[in-house]
Amino acid sequence: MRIQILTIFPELFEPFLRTSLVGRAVEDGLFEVTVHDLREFTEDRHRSVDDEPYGGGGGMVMSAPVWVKAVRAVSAALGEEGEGKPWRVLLSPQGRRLDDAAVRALAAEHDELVLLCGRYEGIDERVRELVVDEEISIGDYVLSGGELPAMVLVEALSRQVPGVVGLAKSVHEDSFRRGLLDHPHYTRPAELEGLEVPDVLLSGDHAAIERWRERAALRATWEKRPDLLDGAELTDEQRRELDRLRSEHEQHEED
Ligand code: 4HQ
Repeated sequence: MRIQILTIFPELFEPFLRTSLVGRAVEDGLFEVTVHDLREFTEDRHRSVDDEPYGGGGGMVMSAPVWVKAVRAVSAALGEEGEGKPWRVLLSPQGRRLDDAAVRALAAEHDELVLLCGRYEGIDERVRELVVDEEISIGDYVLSGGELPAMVLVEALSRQVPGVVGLAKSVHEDSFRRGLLDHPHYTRPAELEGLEVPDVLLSGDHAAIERWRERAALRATWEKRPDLLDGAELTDEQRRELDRLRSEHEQHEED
């Protein structure tokens, strides 16, 4: 997967792209990320990227011409070497909310992305019409720029690239627990302020441990994010387990 990022703060991405799993993936060439300074595409002496809003009011608006020029230039550069047209994504609170399904779909459908990170009050509306294929939001809150959302997207996408996350883990997540929350995790000590690690995890019985984790993942989802269960594809065994959790719960209510 190849990603081009357009921003007026390219330095924000440097430590991020050098560190941890993303850093390793980039270094190993599994995942290519290029960050471009939007100001490189300006033509005036002051390298300005913003202007006053038509109609007046507070704050500045990012200018359309520089964005259109920049997106077309980096898209053409990708297109020459790659598969043709990259998918162009604007990070914005008006976009479709990012979730696991959206990350997987993006990774499966597009090998080349251009991410547009805006600042100030936003970008001239015409940029959307001319050079944006999709708007994506990372959540319903207001940030000062699209850079953090772009990093969120890049990190989530990197995990979908074969070889970036350890094989055992990804295979596992894929086949069993997709759409569910993770099970609880424990490490030493076995007892902390009276709180003990569940016995089964110390038993060495891998089949029993796996069954416990399956149930614990289901329970955690049911307790903390029941909304996720509506969309999850559950096995017959998982449905039975869910019924058991529900009747246990009703039992408690009656007691
Ligand atoms: N932005 N998810 C960039 C966001 C945002 C979000 C606000 C995007 C400011 C300039 N982007 N503009 N939430 O809050 O993606």
